[in-house]
Amino acid sequence: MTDVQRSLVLVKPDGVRRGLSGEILRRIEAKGYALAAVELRDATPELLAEHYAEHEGKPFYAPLVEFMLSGPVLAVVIEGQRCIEGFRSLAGATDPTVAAPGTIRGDLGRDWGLAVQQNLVHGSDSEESAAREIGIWFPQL
Ligand code: IDP
Repeated sequence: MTDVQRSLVLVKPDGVRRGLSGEILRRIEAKGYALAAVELRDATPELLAEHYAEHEGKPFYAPLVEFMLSGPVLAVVIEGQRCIEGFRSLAGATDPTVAAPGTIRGDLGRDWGLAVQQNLVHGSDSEESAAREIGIWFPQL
């Protein structure tokens, strides 16, 4: 039996702005994952520097941080067996134009001609990232 995992999910500012938070939470719950924490938050430059440390120096880093500061994000901790890869599968490919239909990004996202892929959601990509990211967004957990 696989151990229960936790993953950090963010509904990014485009998702909150477009009123898709409920739809995204619905898909997470419909898949069978539990919500362990949900909080509407304003990110800060410090928090994003930690969260996106691996992307520092890349051409899209500054616009990515600017985008993530453009409005509130819904920070969510989900829980369930293999929920890290499970949520990545629900989210779909990074580029929403080609993300598979049936996924959050594929069904609800598109290219808006902006510097950053506004792709609605973030999901941790490994157990190590999940522990690190949950510690950044929910240090009390
Ligand atoms: P992921 O969110 O699918 O895990 P990452 O490679 O971790 O993708 O990238 C983090 C975020 O940075 C993406 O979700 C997207 O918003 C943005 N991003 C990634 N690659 C590009 C790019 O090549 N151009 C513009 N934005 C990008």
